[in-house]
Amino acid sequence: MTENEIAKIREKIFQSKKILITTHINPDGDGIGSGLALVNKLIKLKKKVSFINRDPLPKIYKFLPGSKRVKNLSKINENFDLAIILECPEIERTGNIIDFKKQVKYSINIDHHIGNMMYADLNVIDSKAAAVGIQIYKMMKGFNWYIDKDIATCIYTSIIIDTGSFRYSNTTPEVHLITAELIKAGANPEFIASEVYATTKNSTELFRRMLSELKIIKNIGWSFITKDMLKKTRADESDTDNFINSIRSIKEVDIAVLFKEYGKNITKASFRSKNGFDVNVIAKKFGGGGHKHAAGCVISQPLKKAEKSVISEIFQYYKDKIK
Ligand SMILES: [Mn+2]
Repeated sequence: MTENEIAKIREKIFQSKKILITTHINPDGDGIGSGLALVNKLIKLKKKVSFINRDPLPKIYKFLPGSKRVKNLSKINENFDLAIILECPEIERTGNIIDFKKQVKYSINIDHHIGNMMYADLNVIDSKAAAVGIQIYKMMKGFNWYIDKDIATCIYTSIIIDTGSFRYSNTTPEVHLITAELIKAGANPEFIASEVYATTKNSTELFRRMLSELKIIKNIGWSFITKDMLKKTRADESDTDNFINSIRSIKEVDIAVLFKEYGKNITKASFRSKNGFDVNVIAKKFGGGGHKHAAGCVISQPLKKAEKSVISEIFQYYKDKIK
């Protein structure tokens, strides 16, 4: 984050009374942690701050300070002086909850995705940042803001989610240095991990069923979750967020895919990879995107058909590299 960017964001925050913070549809720990870090500080600055997303807060993030203030709405009717949009490579990723041109005076897009569409008045993009939380940390340091325990807890959460608890290739020395500062500021690694990675009886039953459908061919591993599996196990959709990572962690697997049935003709595919395999290019072929090692897309096909299309695309794309 450059000094100019920091100065501009500071100016806009101080000029604004009503501030909207939002992140992408199906929000994750990076968007939620980054947003709540901001909320916790902006409240103290006596700003009228709203953190509104299209989809509900996953329940594993309810422990985060300020989480009660996170709302979900499909359409916002108010106007704002400033909108801070987190982790959205395209404006559509917000779920179109507001007309940014008409209802917002100034918009700031803070993101770490390659190929961000630069749709806001100010675009602060750092594709090298391991998490948007890292960008928020640097911004707050740039403002000389005091990072208290609540803010540290939120940013720490965004970092462990996006680095897979310091296991992914984006885990740099800088990530550890910043994390050390967050622990000094009061973030409690044991407590946060026990909240974020907690499972339940129902989610474990769903996990067992997902694993019984697991296929591994060459270095590609994949499985699926149907609506029926969710219903029968009474697990929550957000309980499945970590499932893909356990497929990825299988030694023989370089590319992991998890398909989720959303509707008769809507299937969501999540991708994870390692050892240099790029899943962003695969997700992009189906209209989605993300990062090299973590991406996703929504396909307008029934589950089984989507599974076939995606897996054959992966084999096709990597025909030279598949082991
Ligand atoms: Mn992120």
